[in-house]
Amino acid sequence: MVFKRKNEDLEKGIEKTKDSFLDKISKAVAGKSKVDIEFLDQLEDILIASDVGLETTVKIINRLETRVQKDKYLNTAELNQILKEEIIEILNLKDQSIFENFRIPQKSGPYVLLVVGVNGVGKTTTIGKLAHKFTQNGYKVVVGAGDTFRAAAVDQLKIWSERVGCYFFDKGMQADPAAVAFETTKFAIDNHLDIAIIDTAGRLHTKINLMQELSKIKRSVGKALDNAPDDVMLVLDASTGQNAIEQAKQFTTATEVSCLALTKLDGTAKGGVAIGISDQFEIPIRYIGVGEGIEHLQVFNGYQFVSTMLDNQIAE
Ligand SMILES: Nc1nc2c(ncn2[C@@H]2O[C@H](COP(=O)(O)OP(=O)(O)O)[C@@H](O)[C@H]2O)c(=O)[nH]1
Ligand SMILES: [Mg+2]
Repeated sequence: MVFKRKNEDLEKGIEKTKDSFLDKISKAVAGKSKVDIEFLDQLEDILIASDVGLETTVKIINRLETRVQKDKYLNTAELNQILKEEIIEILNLKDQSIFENFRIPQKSGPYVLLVVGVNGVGKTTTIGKLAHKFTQNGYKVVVGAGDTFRAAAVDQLKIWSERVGCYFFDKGMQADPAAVAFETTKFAIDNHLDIAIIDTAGRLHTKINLMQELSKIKRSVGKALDNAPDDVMLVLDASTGQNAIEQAKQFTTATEVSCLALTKLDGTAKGGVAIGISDQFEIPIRYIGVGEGIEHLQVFNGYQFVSTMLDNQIAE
């Protein structure tokens, strides 16, 4: 198996997860010469503690068990290699090469991205970072302030747009988010922009309200432009661990989410949740947030992620 070039930013971004994971594995392996029941139990605990999730952990353990009956054991490096291979095998990885290096698919008319998720997960920040990456790539971008619940939310996006140097569209606080979404899309069409990214609120009183609101926003984007939005991106906060998986379940059953962004991987040892999510959902993780800064966003590469999490020696 050939792994991509070593990604130092990613390594730094998931440092906490990686350190805690590798440290525990080395301790579990210390003094052992084979994979026995005791070791598998320990590994199960380690995977669960990294927030890989029970279902995915069981899958990994079962595969490992089958495999080490044939293969003889093993030092830490060998074990890491086997684990890496087995984890990658079970991941539901989608080809996202079209989005690599913050590119978007070629199309006529603007690419419209609707961003959803509960309050505080990092939607607005991710939009800011993404607008920056796209702008750097030469795309003309507008961000639309569809979180109209607080004046601060509109201002926060405006500040990001000023930092980035991209267009900003708003109708103020209290405006109808569906109208903001519609008009942001129109603005992008009328001004021949390449990309419209629409922010939304995540804190309506009930889940049903939230989901209905999102459907309405989505429909109004579709009225402004055929087949839009191109993507509905659900943002999840990795530091909430299994809660992120729960949110993904709820959103994906209630709305048509087409991709995910996983934020705050930098501050947490729960980065294993990326593995659980990639195993359990058909919807790919497209971007990951690895810090609060404008540059702290990466296109997710599952092979590279697992590789980085389990190994220091990634082939150049
Ligand atoms: N450490 C870290 N903080 C982040 C990341 N993404 C967002 N945040 C922080 O999370 C907080 C909430 O972000 P915000 O974009 O306002 O969330 P929203 O309510 O979903 O729009 C802010 O303090 C952000 O700086 C990330 O990748 N890493
Ligand atoms: Mg926000």
